[in-house]
Amino acid sequence: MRWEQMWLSYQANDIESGKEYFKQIYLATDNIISQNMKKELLLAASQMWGMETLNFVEDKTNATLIFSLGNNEKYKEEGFHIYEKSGRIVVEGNTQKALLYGMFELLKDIRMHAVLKNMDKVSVPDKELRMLNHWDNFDGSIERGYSGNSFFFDGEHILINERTRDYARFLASIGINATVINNVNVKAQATEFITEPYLEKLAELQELFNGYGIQLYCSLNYAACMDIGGLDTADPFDENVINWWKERMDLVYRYIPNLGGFLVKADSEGRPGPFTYKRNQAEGANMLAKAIAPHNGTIIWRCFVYNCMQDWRDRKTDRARAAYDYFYDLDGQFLDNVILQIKNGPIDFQVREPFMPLFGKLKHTRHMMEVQIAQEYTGQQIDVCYLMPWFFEILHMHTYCGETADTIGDILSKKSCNQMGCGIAAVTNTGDDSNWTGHDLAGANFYGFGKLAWDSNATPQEIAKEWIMLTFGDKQDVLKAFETILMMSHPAYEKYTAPLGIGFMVTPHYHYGPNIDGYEYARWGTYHRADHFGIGNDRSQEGTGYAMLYHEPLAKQYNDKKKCPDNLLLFFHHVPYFHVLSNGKTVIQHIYDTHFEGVKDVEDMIQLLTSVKDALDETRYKRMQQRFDLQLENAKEWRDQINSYFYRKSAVKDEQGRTIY
Ligand code: GCV
Repeated sequence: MRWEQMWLSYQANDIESGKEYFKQIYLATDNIISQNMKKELLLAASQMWGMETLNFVEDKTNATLIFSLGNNEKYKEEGFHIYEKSGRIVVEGNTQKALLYGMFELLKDIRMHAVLKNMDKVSVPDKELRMLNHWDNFDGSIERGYSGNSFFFDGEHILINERTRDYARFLASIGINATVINNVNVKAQATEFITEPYLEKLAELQELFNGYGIQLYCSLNYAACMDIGGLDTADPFDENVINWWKERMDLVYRYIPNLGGFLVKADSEGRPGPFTYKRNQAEGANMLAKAIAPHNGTIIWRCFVYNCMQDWRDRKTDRARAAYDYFYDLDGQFLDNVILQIKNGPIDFQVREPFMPLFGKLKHTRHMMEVQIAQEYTGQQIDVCYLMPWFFEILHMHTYCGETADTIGDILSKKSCNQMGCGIAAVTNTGDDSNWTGHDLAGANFYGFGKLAWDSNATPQEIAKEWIMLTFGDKQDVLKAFETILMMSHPAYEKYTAPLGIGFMVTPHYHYGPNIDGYEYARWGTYHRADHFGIGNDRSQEGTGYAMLYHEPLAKQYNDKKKCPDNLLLFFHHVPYFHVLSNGKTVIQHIYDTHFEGVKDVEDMIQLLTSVKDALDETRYKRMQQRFDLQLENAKEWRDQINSYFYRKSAVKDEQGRTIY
């Protein structure tokens, strides 16, 4: 099966201008990246203008397109400058990787019909580490994967082929510079990743990635020293454990000298970790960090640590507090080559959550943010849900950490909280489906993540436009229809699923579709606490105290049900159904209204898709249409189950007398 090219299909639209600059190309250096650049330029030129060869020249005097290595502090390691002057385009950067990014930017501009004459743009990424996390299992399945199987693994083999190369091209084209290829839940055979039979293949993969400026990372099993090392402990203070990891890292780096390092999920959802030995998270992370330090490797340590064996009757224990409670006191104790990876919210990638209060509180620890473009809780790539407006909002949230630059984006781009080299990671939404992402419109999340990772100020709407044009061509009606669909999709999803920030009313385990009490009496710590009188979690000072973990004025605002933003009200407070929101509606009426509206929004999206049917190719249209049918069913199911549930619980009628079952 041949796979598609997503936004890198150079045939998506007719390109007139730009060809004149491809007459003579100066790309002086000869290395693995420049060779790939030559290939890409030829591919683009042949597909856009039917050019069969390109003229790469040794002397730049008459060159019309010049890639030039320089030494300009402003561009740092990865930034570039593109300008046009007197009929020639110059792409400048300090490294070959920067030139690669500049090349992709130029090709994008050409395809977007940008005016090239006198163009002059400088672009420098604001975050250093821009990473994907794959939850791909060694057997080829993908945890929370909604677009087929893994293209990295099959039956416990590592795959490297032309598809892997295309993957690397996609990443480079949107500025992603690191990737973790295996699931954070490292079990069974996957533990053996760090043994000789696999290291050779991983080295080959790193070699391929080198050509696209991508650093390879792997997830590891904290108890590997027991599972494959034969030790009877994984205590980070034990000499044998320390030595085992040192030797293991030496071996790994002998094969893959520029491996980025490892991502670790410890003491979480059944995975082993330092807690077993009464050691804290810093003690566990630092042991690995010391072992990897001689190789300049990094340990990315996840903060998704919580008690998943909670008693639902217990109203004091609060999963939302867990990461803060485990990590806040350890601020300053992690070694410099540890980066804490923190989910954007305190629960788990819900459609709406407050930001994790560790942001703005950790002042002496490197940390990065983890988001999820695999749509585990946001429609599973059956429902369209463009996440960039949500991520943009998160990146611009103020932490009130006491510094001028105090947004989450500021922290991730080293402007505050003493950050050195941090960034952002996304649990990715890719698989081996021919279109890579299952839903054709889910490609916008893959593309958009790269763009926001590069620049927190890239606007979701502009990103959407760009992506649509590169993927579907430049027909105005398609552009308009898809832009509208994408921009309305996250609010629509929020409307027809769990209301007012309550989250988690999903079918247990699968996390698609409604099951309001599915997790209510379970051990996972995700409750809505609805009864006959009201709904919501009391996380105020009188409740679990979670609201007070934020800096002021946020703590006060979240703590007070009159000041708490409506869309987070039920996350922070237990309120009666008659509580009046800032829009003047009662909570119960808001629930009814938004759920009816959400379904209507999906119907509108379907109409928009149908309106551009003739302008789309049949394969993609059909794929989308089928998914939209399922989305509509899903939205109706959510609407009817939620509305019926709360009608029966509250016995309050809908003011508009609509059908509630
Ligand atoms: C990889 C959620 C998901 C799990 C995932 C976990 C994590 O709980 O449902 O599938 O495990 O998050 O982020 O580690």
